[in-house]
Amino acid sequence: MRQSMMFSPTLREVPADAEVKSHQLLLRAGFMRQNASGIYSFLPLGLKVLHNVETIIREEMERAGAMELLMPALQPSELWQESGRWYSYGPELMRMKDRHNREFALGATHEEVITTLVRDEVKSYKKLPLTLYQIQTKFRDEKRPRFGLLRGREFLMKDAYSFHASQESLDEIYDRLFQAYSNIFTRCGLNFRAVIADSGAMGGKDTHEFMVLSDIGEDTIAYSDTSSYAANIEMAPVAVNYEKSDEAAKEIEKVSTPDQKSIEDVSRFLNLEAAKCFKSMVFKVDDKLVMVLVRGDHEVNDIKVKNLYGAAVVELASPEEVKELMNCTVGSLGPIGAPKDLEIIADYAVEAIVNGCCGANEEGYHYINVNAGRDYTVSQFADLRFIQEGDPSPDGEGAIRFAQGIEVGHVFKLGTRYSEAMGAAYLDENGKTQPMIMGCYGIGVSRTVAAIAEQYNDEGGLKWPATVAPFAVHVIPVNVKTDVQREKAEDIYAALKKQGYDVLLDDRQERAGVKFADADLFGIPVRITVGKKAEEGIVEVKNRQTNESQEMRVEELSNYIADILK
Ligand code: 9G3
Repeated sequence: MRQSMMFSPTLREVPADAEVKSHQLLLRAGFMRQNASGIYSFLPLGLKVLHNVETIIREEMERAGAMELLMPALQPSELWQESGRWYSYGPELMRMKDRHNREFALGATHEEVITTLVRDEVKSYKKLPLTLYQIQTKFRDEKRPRFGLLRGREFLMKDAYSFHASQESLDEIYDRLFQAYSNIFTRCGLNFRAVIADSGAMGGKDTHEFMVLSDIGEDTIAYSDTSSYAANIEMAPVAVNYEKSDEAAKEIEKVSTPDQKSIEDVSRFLNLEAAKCFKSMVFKVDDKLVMVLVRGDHEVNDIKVKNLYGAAVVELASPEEVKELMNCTVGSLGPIGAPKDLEIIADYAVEAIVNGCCGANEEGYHYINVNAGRDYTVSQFADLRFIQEGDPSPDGEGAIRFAQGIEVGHVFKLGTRYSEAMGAAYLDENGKTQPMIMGCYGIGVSRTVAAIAEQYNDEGGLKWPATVAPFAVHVIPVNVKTDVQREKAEDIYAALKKQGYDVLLDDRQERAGVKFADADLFGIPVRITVGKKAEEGIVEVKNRQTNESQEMRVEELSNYIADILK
């Protein structure tokens, strides 16, 4: 490719609203441009990287025995009504009407479409297992698109779906695709971890997320400092046995705590450690109000509350709802004197508190010497808190540490949630009708491009791994007005292309500084600079990953390049 003909508008300055490196550099290097919030065009260089990631995905999906198809983005609302999701998804699901006023969803995912397709075409166990995938544009009307391709409203996803006649068959394909994902992210050069995850609204039990470690990652990973245990903090179970202190229960007392708002204030004011105090919070679980108690130095994990009730939505009750229910502000809440019909659940840690302290449901007052069972009743103790750094790892080995991650993949064992909803059944070997057992597997393809850019950059620009780089070699004649430099560069360009490399030749009439600045932004793995020593047959070669340069005879180029690109 000749750069004089390539469309790659580079920027000198950092775009104002781009907060993270990958977003800034993909814009500055002319790899993409924003059309609207969360909506991007891939320019030629960005599209080449996207295609290279897709190629890796296709190779690994084929190797895992999956077949590619392509489903429509326009999905009749009837399908989502059958699965019940037409009403359970809110503004995030983009909807439209056609000219006949029929309603459609713009595909956010394709469980409904694929399940009806397989339902209509597969009737016998002999046709199972079946694993199908697509690489296709998805639409999700994110409330706050951010970080460029990392959280867009129109993005490219590889979504796969598997159909089985037995749990063993699902387990086998799940493991095979799990391995395929590891291969994909390894080949993309990413530093990732597969973490145990929460299946959320998808149901099913086993699910893993593939997280790229990154300080700007939105997800928090709880991992063991000695074993391979790693889980999304949303679901990481807390494996702590709380020792109930043997101090005698004292007489409960209501004490004045004027202007003491937080647990820290109260524990300092009463000279009690935070672990003796407990927090009371009221949540709306679907449409029921529930009071949740956790120890003062812990935080309520709302996902665990949601999973305890199998609820669709769990959110904090509003101050108004709290006022109406308890006749006090959220800062003074406590279980003592709560309405009899208010369900109270508590984290296991609260059960071990002897002579604790809690809000008195009255501004400026707290109770001390509070003991569960005697002073208030809890309908259920459960693991309801977020795991914390230093907690023992749930696998019993080592202690928990946190890391931030970017979710680039998510695999689920779905079970029969969709096949039952959509009537996808097969006749088993005894002629009995059974619902198909399903798995589903997603990769954020455009998000993966951004994750790679996030991991591979320096002050000069992007530094693509050879496996996904838009070109393998960048040939730059320093001054195209000097015949020997221009001709030598053209020879090298032709020779490398003949050897099968994808080569970019900077044949522009630009100052050297401009050429090198653009080359640093593009991040092509090998750069060959043809300068003054061209007439001696000597060029300068630079490894963009390490930024090491060296002079070399033209004849030695192919060995050097082969070595860097392997
Ligand atoms: C929606 C909207 C957003 C969504 C979904 C549906 C996430 C939704 C979960 C999945 C599950 C798997 C197949 C590939 C792998 C992931 N956000 N999910 O179902 F309507 Cl607006 O997408 N789908």
